Amino acid sequence: MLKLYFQPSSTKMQINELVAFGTKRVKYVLFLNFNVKNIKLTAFSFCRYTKLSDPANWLKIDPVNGQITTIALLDRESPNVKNNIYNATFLASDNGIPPMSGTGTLQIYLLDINDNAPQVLPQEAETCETPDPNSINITALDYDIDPNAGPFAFDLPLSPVTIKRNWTITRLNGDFAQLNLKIKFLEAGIYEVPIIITDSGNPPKSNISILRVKVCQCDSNGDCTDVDRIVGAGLGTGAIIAILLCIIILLSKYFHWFLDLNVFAS
Ligand SMILES: [Ca+2]
Ligand SMILES: [Ca+2]
Ligand SMILES: [Ca+2]
Repeated sequence: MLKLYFQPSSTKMQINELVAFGTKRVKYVLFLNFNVKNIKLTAFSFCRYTKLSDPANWLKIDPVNGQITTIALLDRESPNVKNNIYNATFLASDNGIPPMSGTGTLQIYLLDINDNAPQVLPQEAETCETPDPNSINITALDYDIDPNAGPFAFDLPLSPVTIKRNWTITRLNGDFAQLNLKIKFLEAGIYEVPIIITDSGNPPKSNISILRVKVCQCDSNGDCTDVDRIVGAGLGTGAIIAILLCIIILLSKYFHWFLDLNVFAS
């Protein structure tokens, strides 16, 4: 019986993400030994290789010799990579009658490179016009993994000068920091505070990301008291009008019910 199969049928390899092209943009030969065995291969038989599955379209297989090369930068943070592993499958077919075929799987384990700078998280926050009792807890989002992510360093930029004059940042631990008002009073409004966050990679990556701070008038518990808070919480004007309409409808129904009761009572 004819038999065609990849030897081995599944292969794992390990490379750095992004390194595939390097600075010279040279194609990187991933794997040369995807040998196909055909126990009835004759002098006239030949084998052709094609891709079966390559979700991110990162690879190319030579149809004649089965050599697999990269055609793009491999990205460990791609949604097509699960647990650092990228899976691709290939098909080999011969010219027999009927043609026989076999599939081979290539698993590429991508080693992390520090190619993502941290960003502030959350991107929006709320605080009072006075420093007490509020402070804003922030952390950093970094798509890389340790040691290319935390611990992080948090800082404020020198420019514009109002930033360091109005705000102060305190590191709580490797992942968290606290932003506080430095001055005694800051008028209610929306402020864009640039935060410099640096990761622990070698070399480290640093980024300035914007924290949008809503400064508001607060009650004694430190809660915002202005109406805008509802808008700030994600409800648009339309939603607020809808809520008000519901309240009016409920009130009118209650009013009718109350009138009906009075009619029955009298
Ligand atoms: Ca990447
Ligand atoms: Ca990375
Ligand atoms: Ca990083």
